[in-house]
Amino acid sequence: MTTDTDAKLIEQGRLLFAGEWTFIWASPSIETLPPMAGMEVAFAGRSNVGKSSLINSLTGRNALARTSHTPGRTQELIFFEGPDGSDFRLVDMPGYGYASAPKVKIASWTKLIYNFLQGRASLARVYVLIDSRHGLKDVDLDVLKSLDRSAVSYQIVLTKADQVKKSELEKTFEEVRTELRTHPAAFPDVLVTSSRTGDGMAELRAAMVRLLNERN
Ligand SMILES: Nc1nc2c(ncn2[C@@H]2O[C@H](COP(=O)(O)OP(=O)(O)OP(=O)(O)O)[C@@H](O)[C@H]2O)c(=O)[nH]1
Ligand SMILES: [Mg+2]
Repeated sequence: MTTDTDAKLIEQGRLLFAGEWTFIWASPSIETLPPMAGMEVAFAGRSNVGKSSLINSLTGRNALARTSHTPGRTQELIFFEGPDGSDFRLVDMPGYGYASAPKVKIASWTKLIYNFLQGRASLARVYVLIDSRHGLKDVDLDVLKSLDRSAVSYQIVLTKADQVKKSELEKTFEEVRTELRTHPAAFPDVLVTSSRTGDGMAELRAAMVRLLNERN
């Protein structure tokens, strides 16, 4: 890809996300999903990894998605729709691997996440978020394997890059890249982001625009 194309995608991404994003739907269960329409991308990851914050940072809205410093904030599948005519939705998901939630809740969230990720034709990509401070954990690997098995295209996004030293960030980045070589459904490139500083947002927006262009 040429630098010209990169610059164009970055600009298209900026424009798309500068438009009006709105909350449209919340699903506590797989039976209550909105009808499939347009293109969807979902944000998955362990509890507290920064999924909702990332959506806010992408859309430039402080409180579009609800965030919290305690894990377990997002408990439903939350759908946000892009500006008129974009036919594009972002899906905020409950976190997985939140050990201190009641067992029945964990089971129902996990089922909801897995069912959604595996059975949604309008879902073009899953961004699997990994905390830069912690790297890949066993629960993450389970999710990646399941996405591989069901051939759901996904990309890893490192979050909270502002919280680690550059050397640590590079180490985690390389570890993740190495692991991804054995995952057939994974996009080989890893995005590095910080919702706090805005780092990596332009690239992530551009990646979504590229997907939209490919689909249309
Ligand atoms: N320093 C820093 N903190 C962040 C960043 N992104 C998120 N956080 C913080 O991490 C905490 C969790 O963020 P959320 O966005 O609610 O995380 P989540 O993944 O949606 O969590 P659940 O909905 O509970 O699964 C909040 O206190 C955020 O302020 C980041 O890029 N940098
Ligand atoms: Mg959340």
